[in-house]
Amino acid sequence: MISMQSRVRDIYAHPIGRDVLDKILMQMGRSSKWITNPFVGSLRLSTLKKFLGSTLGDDFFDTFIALLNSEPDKPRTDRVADKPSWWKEAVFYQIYPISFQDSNGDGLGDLQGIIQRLDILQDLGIDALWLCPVYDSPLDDNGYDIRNYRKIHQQFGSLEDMDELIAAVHARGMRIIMDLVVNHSSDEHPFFLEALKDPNSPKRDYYFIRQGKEDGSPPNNWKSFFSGPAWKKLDDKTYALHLFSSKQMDFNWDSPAFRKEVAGLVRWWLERGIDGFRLDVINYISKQPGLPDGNRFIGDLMEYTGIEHYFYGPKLHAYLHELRQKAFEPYGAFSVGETPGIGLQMGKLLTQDHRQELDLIFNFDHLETPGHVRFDDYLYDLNFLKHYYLDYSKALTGHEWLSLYLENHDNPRMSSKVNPDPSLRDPLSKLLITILLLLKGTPFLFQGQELGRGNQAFTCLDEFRDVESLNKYQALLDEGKSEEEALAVLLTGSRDHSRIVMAWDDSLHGGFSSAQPWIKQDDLYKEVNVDAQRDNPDSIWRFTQDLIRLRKSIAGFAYSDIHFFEEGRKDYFCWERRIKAESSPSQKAGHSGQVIHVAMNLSAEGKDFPTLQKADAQLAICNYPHKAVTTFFEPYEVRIWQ
Ligand code: TEU
Repeated sequence: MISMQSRVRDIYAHPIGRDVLDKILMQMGRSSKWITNPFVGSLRLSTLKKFLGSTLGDDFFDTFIALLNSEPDKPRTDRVADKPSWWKEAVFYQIYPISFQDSNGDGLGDLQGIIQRLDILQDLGIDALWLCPVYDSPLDDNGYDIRNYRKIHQQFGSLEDMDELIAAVHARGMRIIMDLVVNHSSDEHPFFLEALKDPNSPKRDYYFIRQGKEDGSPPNNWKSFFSGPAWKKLDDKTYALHLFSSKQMDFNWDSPAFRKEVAGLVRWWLERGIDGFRLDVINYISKQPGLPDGNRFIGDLMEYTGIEHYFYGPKLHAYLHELRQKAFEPYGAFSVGETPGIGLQMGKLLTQDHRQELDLIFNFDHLETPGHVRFDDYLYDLNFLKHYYLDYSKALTGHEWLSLYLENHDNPRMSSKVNPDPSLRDPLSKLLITILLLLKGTPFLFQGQELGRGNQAFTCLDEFRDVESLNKYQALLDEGKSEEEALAVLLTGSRDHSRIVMAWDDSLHGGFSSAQPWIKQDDLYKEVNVDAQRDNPDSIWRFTQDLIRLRKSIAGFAYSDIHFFEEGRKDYFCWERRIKAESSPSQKAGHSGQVIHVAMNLSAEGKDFPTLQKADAQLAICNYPHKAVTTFFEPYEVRIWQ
């Protein structure tokens, strides 16, 4: 057990302690060498408290020790062969339905529109779709505020349309997973309405409805991810918890009756034929009993006061294991959890196959470089991404697997974070897609990434749609920022950058709709669209298709070993995938000894790098036209040898 007498090295040897210390150092932009040197390692927590107690706050150490002692387990470290699974071999494609394809001329994407575009996704080489929420919702958070889990929002279509989509996906040999948002529901969900109406209703226990403090203030100091307190005032003394918008009410997973409801709705959708779920902020579902105040130091550092009391709660593993046993396992369904704040060790405890909890998680630690948050205006250094994936790949044991993604509906476009120069968008986009498709793990492409879509030039507040952005703008003004300063922050980090509508051709609105789209669309669609790129062998879309075809052409590729070269050489990222002679049972006989060698220049300047591929290797794919290949790499140049 961890106590105040424990030394820093004891903390760092604990899976949660390691992740938390690594996270704190990363947020502070510091190296882990601060922790691993013998002197610091020998310090007891009691000594640290003497020096840092006033900065960290008295509750810091008690909370920290309780968090570590809440986790008795350690991940397995023995190495085993990868267990074949379809989701380890698949290339996933995330669809943000409202912005994908409109079929009925209302300016809003819908299910029939997705059906219309399935052949193109199949041609690209996509194996599985992840659909962001299409359930009935007031759309306060674009569908992440669900009002009826068994009904499709009328703007997207009907349950019959959903059944048609599932059948159409399966008819093409593809799979489909949906977004499961069960950390919270809409405040218009019947459960919440019943809880409000009748204080004695059993549904009251499905939520966190609590008395405020004596002075009438909220029950604790927790902050919402969408600005302001995480408590909605219901009447003069009562509040309801919402970690996100004030229309997204957190569920109380400590209620067995509620957990039974969730298992039932998961089975209901699996009965309809979907292949699994992406589980929204699923690591937040277990809150610390008593909902204690958050530590100020942690709140300032992590931006959200109270997060230490729910990002890895005491019953998280128990609830995930129960849900898997009662709902996913009987159908062999796939699960990928969205787990903000979860580090490498915690991720292993959530996904190692003997744990029977989640199959995969989406980590967040690579989305910003150390010391930065999404709304900071900075250039993302790809050397950080290289070392993040290097370290993660080398830590894999065969008991768990790695998800590979760089973009989704919650983040600006990665190419714009790295280098907004449009003249380098093509090679840079191809470099980023190569990282996703040729490292070892399951790649998740986000709609538009295959086109090299960068951020959009929003010009005024009215063009933004995202509740997080609109709340943040007002919060910035309340802090005294000018309108220009607040708009500049939104332009840097708004989730709306990734929510612009897909461009299919150069017709009006890019072929997305015959009507004005629900969100601003810049003129880039006239040249950045699927039609233009499918016909151009040098396009990003074709480059993506070529890489996926390369993966599929090699049986056992997904399970092939990965070896890195020149790990310490700045701006140079080089690895090999070495395909074993015997391939996995789920694939045809493998190619013995085949090697895919990848080398890339992570910088915007041309540089000389060693060429380490085998003498007889052929240059299979490159993002620059070359007659002869030298040691000089162009900016963001990628070379793939076979
Ligand atoms: O995101 C939650 C989440 O933690 C990050 O996306 C990020 O913290 C969030 O954007 C606030 O900064 C999931 C969904 O992906 C997101 O679209 C929803 O808004 C959110 O949960 C609430 O359901």
